[in-house]
Amino acid sequence: MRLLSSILFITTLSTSSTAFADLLFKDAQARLLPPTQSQTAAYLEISNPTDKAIVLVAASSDSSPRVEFHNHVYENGMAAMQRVENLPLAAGETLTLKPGGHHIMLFNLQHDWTKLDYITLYLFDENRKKYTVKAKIGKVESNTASHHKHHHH
Ligand SMILES: [Cu+2]
Repeated sequence: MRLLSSILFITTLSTSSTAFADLLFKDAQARLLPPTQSQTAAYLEISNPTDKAIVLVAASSDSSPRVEFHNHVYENGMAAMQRVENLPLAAGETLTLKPGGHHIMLFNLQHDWTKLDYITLYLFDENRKKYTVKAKIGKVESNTASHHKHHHH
């Protein structure tokens, strides 16, 4: 009976999270670096169009055994990367992961990762709902304080 009850529990959980929790992802990209680099950062825009807060609590990837959420903190005028445990999204909130701010850090990437077109990211919320995001590998514009980003359409 123990197995049956856990199956029922999982079924109930996934049904409710599918119905009520749906994040949207836009412009996912991973920074292309020289092939000798085994780590990189990924950036994207995450929107929560629902009326409930959703917290992303974990990330993984087929291309990397270690994926973390990071942010930049400023201490004595110096920017340093810091791991954050989760990415909370309030109801209706859009969070932009970008250079100099929040990002997704991938460590120990597979050796030929720079030849890929995409890195597939899996993001998990607190209800264990899994979101699959394909981050296009390419050059990412640096975003320093003196540089304003312009969009050309
Ligand atoms: Cu980082």
